[in-house]
Amino acid sequence: MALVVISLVLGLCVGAFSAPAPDTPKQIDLLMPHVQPKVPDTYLCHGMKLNSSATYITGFIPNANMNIAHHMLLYGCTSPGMKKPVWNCGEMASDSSMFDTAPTCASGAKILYAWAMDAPSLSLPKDVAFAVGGDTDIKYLVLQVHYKNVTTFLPPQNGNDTSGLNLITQKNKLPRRAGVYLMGTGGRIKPKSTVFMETACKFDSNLEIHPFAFRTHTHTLGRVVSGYRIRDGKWTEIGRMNPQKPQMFYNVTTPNLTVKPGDILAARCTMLNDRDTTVNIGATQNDEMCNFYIMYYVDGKTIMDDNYCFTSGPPNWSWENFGQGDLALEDMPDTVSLPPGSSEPLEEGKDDVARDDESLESILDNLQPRELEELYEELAEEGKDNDLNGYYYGGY
Ligand code: IYT
Ligand code: CU
Ligand code: CU
Repeated sequence: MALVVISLVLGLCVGAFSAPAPDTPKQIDLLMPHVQPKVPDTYLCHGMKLNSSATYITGFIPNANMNIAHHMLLYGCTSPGMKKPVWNCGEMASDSSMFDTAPTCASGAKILYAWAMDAPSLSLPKDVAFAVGGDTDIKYLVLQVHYKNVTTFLPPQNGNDTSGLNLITQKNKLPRRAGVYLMGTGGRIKPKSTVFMETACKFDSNLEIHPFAFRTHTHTLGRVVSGYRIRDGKWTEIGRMNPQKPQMFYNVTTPNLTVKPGDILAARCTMLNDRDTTVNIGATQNDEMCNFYIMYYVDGKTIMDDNYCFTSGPPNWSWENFGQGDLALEDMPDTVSLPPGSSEPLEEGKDDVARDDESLESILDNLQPRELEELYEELAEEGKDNDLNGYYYGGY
């Protein structure tokens, strides 16, 4: 009897005061408005202003033809690069006079989602959402599409494109909030060498974060990008990827890993420069980048405000220079520079690459007499000085 009364009262209370209006998920389409880029490797951006009340994004459904869109990135911006429906944006904005050129975001850029051809789709874990609009610092969503091949837009086809995303959204809050933490470096990569670009930061947010996906980004020289949590001197892999594979968000290597105050986050890009010139970090395809993104959730609605971990990179900075605690470099896994699927970790250095990738003659032809002498001595130690016969003596 008492039970019946209690449940009746409870039922009434719930009915009267807190019945959550069933929040029907709403699909928001963010699609290119029938664009016709005519120049290969065009990056187009399409923006959307968000409401003054917050929206919660729980899923992304790509809507793209992979013969047309090479990759797509969804950004949250505080202000967009341009307040027009479409503009030419992106790292290496090719000059296509049809569109005005501007950055993706004018301020407050955050990557929320990435799609690339043949990539598996990413769904956020249960109860997790990105909060956008309202009083968050994301006031706009901007879709960036890379059109690598544009033949379908040229005569005789004269096609147009509406690639983009269907966002699964709702207006009711969810218990967990998603965010993206970005690690990267500046620096430069010497010619004919394998170079490590490294970053590390003491995690001093007072939140505990739950990484669930990661994304790597380099241009053409990246061979491996790997990221770790170091807790009490123990290294745990968050993710490791060949950045020449589709650069989207993949599930973390170690599920259920958390990062809490006092932990250290570390990432390394192993770059192989087979060019004759030094390559700098920069925006064009002839420059490089070294990025490791961590997508995470936190319980509750507070999200970290400091979402970056950048160092100056080589030659000025490496893990050896970390000064905010013990990186325990002696316990670093031996897979840090191991390309997934390979059995040979890449080693930092100059000569290996040069000797493997180019004929000895062409290298020797470019050496100064002093350098030639050093190389000769080095090879003599390895018992390989015969390779140089005719050069060392006859060269100068
Ligand atoms: C110099 C560098 O590393 N640029 C990267 C990382 C980056 C991302 C965002 C820098 C800023 C940002 O607001 I978001 I400042 C970079 O440009 N990475 C490219 C995208 O253009 C974001 C990438 O695909 O990861
Ligand atoms: Cu692309
Ligand atoms: Cu880049």
